[in-house]
Parts: sequence; C-alpha cells; structure tokens
Amino acid sequence: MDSPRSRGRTRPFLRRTAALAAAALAASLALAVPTADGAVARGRSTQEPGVTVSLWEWNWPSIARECTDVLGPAGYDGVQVAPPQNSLKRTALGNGSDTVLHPWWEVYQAVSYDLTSRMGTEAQFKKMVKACRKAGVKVYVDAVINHTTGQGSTSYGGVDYQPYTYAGTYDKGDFHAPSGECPSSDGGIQDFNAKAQVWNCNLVGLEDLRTGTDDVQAELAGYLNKLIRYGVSGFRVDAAKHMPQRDLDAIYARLNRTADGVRPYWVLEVLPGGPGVLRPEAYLRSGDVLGVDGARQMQQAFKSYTGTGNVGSLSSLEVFGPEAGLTPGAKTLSFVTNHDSERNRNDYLSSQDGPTFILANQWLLAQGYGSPQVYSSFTWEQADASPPARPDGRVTDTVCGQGWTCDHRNPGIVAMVGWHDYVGKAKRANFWSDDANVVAFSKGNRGWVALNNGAAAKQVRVQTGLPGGRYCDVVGGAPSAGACTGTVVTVGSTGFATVTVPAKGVVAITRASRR
Ligand code: LM2
Ligand code: CA
Repeated sequence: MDSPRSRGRTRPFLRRTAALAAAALAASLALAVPTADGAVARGRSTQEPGVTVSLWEWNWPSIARECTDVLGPAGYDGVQVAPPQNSLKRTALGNGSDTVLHPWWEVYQAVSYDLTSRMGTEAQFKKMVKACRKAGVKVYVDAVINHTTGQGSTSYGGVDYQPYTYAGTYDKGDFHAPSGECPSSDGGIQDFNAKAQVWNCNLVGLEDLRTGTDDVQAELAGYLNKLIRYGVSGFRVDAAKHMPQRDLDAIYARLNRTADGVRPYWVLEVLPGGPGVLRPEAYLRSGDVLGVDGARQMQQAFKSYTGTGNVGSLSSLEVFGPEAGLTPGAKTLSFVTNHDSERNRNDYLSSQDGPTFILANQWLLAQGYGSPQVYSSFTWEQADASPPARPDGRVTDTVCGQGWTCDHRNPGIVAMVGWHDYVGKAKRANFWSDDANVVAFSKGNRGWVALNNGAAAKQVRVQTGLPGGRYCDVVGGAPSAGACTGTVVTVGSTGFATVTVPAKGVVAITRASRR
C-alpha cells in the first residue's frame, strides 16, 4: 500500500515550498471575523489534526521515544499530552476512602505555568516536542485554563500557594468567587443548567479564574504562547464548558501562529447536556469540540453482544454523525475513550474491553467521522489510582504491558491508521450489514473494509466498489513482494467479493494493496 505518510507529510525537498504555501494560507486566514456577540475573533486554522493518539500521563522522555520509534513510522499525525503546567502535589491523604497520595487528577489543579510537572521538567518537555516534530508528529497540549486548585498548598514545581493566592501569577481579584461573581450560595456549581453558575462558580471546588479580564487572559495567553514557541500545535481546552464563548475567543485571538505558520488547533471540552449556550453546538464558533456523544453511541453499539444488557448493534452505526445527533465531523475530535470516560465503564468502552475496544477504534478509523484520536494510558483498578510513579509522584518511564496499555501500537489499529490515511475523505458507499454484528463499506474507489463484532467468523458476499483483481488484506496481513502475507480478497469483474470476516476482526483492502 502507498506510504501512509503520503498525505500528512511533506518530503524534505518539498518542505520549503510547503512552508511558503502555509505562510500564504496563514496570511489569508488572519482577517478579523466579527462574531455573533460583537467580539472579534481572529480567523482559525483550517488545519485538522488528522489521526492523533492521547498518551495520557506518559512522561516526556517516554513520549519523545514513542514519537521517534512508533508514532512517526506508524503514521500518527499528532500526539496529545497531559497538562504540562505546574500542579498540586498532595502531601497527605484525606479521610476515609482516600488512599491514593498522588491520584492522576493532581495535574488538573494548576499552580503556575512553569513546566515542572509529574511528567518531567521544562527542558524535557521542550526536547520531547522537538523529537516529535522531527518524527513528523505534532504535539497537542491539554490546557487547564479555567481554574487553578481546590486543595493543597504544595506543587511539583516547588511553588507554594494559598487559597486564591499564587505569588507572581494570581491573587483574589483574578477569581470569580472572591470577586462576588459566582451567584451560588456556597461558591460551587449547584445547577449545571444555569450558565452564570457553570461559567463563574467553582467546578468541584476548583478556584474559577476570571477569564473575562484582560489580566487573566494575558496570563493564560502567555502560557499558551510559550508552548507554541516550544513547537506545540494546538490545545485540548479542559473544562471549556465552564468558560463563556467570548472568553475562549478572546484568549484564542491572543495566540500566535504555530511553527507551521498556521493558527493553533483548538478543541474544547464541552460535555453534552445543558441548554442553549451550554451545548457543545453553541461552542462550534469558538473551536472544535470533543465527540463525547459519539463515544457513547459507539459503546451502545459495540457492547450489545457482550452480555451487559445494552441494546444496539454494530449495524446501528450505519448512521453516525450529524444525522445521529452528533456535531459535524469537520468540527469534532472523535474518540472511543479518554481519561474521564474510561472511568465510566457503564457508558463508554475502554482498554479493559479488550478486543471490543480495539475493534471500536478500527471502526472509528474506517468510518472516518471527525478527527479520530486513539487513547493509551496506564492500567488501574481504583478510579483515583496514580500512574506508575516514584513515591514523590513523578511518573516513571512507560513500559508497554507493565502497567501501561499502549493500544495505539496494536497492529490492527496501526493498519487502520494507514487505511484511514489512504482513503482520505472519499465518500462512504456500498454500505452493507447483516442487521447485527457485521458491516462492510467502501470509501470512494480507494478502499473497502468489513468489520465483525460477533463471536464467530462470518462469510459475506458484498459489493466492494473496487475494480476486479486480487487484493491483500492490510489488517490481518500485508502486501509483500508481489504476494500477500495474509488473506487474499478476490474481487470479481463486477466488484463483488466473497470474504470471511474473522470474529471481532477486520478485513480491509485498498487500491494500493492490489496484486
Ligand atoms: C475536566 N474536564 O473538564 C477533566 O477532564 C477532568 O478529569 C477534571 O476532573 C476536571 N475537568 C477538572 O479539570 C478531575 C477529576 C476530579 C478532580 C479534578 C481536580 O475527575 O475528581 O477533583 O480533576 O483535580 C479532585 C477531587 C474532588 C475535589 C477537587 C478539588 O476528586 O473531590 O473537589 O479535586 O480539590 C472537592
Ligand atoms: Ca469558569
């Protein structure tokens, strides 16, 4: 099959021309665009992140290595990393059920914007970004900009703090609650349908920044621009639902272009639920959004035959996207799970679902809805558990299979990253299903795929949309020296093929895997 990099990458001799073209494109996007509420947002990058992987809470040296050794060669376009800013470091256990000194969520409590964190030092972060970019992998940062901390007084960066007082960064006037701008009785969010509370009160006690002020916006933009200077390409905006659109737009407008000369990617975490201005759809003007509802629908479809009592089937995903009530693909970062949803196993799939989880990721890559993101992190039993770490909380190097999941390395997923890249935005056609566990479809005349979420192999006879010939399955095998290492799919002169799709498996071919 064609090099999976052929789309996402520029060969070295093309880089200069590409950079010039990018700069021209960037200039054309620099026009100020007035928005509905009168604010002025600077134009956005039209870049989509392609296929990314979230290496959540991997330390920086491990991510650097992974970019070079695995992500670049496998054809991943980008990597999302955990919040790199200085954070809370707990010094004692709380009461009762609190048995984890350094829970994973310490990193979601921002203390300052120095980059000394559980994942490494500022120098290690910079090195990691450099190594990833060199491997052709862009870096996206989880940006905690809605709040600071809700507990503690000690941080990984050694900076001490007190409630609403962070020397050199913020004081009381920089927060909503002490400024009298949170309308709830206890300073927390009591009503998740009331925008003044959702935006201005303390989410689970986390001190809520006055993101509408010039001072706070300058501080946050300073942080994000530092990351951009280090080579970062964009941001997953944590708790974006807890900031008004106009604040997000104002912060975004202050951001510089990335090393590629384009506006940074900007994807907002806006959980579904809540009326009007609190809906994900209401944030599309301000950025892309996380595809949380899509992840939920995938769980319902994939879990139906595993005995958990859920209804639905793989064939129910024939309709997926806006027609199924989801946000538009071009504005969505799609995923099967993330660090929050994997802790909600009743509603979302996770690595613990084994082959079903792998297959769901393969399906998302095949379907091509949104910009798909694969997720690899650490294994846990307790929801609060720390990633593998030293006693002082600093995360240790990743060893796949030893406390770390690494599903992005699964050969079946890697193969579908290549297939996704090869078929590009070609339209889905020839959709076929058995009304239960098996679906098949083509993408334009670029490729064809079949997926089986059942417990038994199934033989299907379907239209592939491809010219007659012998094709190598690129998932169970690959083309090699004029032959196939795995299954051969024989397509007849009318485009039909008879194919056996393995249980919990995939068969995929492309124009380029024809022999
Ligand atoms: C997010 N998106 O909007 C993250 O994806 C999610 O993982 C974060 O919550 C949340 N927003 C805030 O950034 C996690 C975790 C919480 C944890 C917070 C802050 O799910 O449980 O809250 O990070 O570390 C913890 C305690 C909670 C306590 C709070 C403040 O679990 O009991 O609230 O700290 O001290 C009293
Ligand atoms: Ca807020």
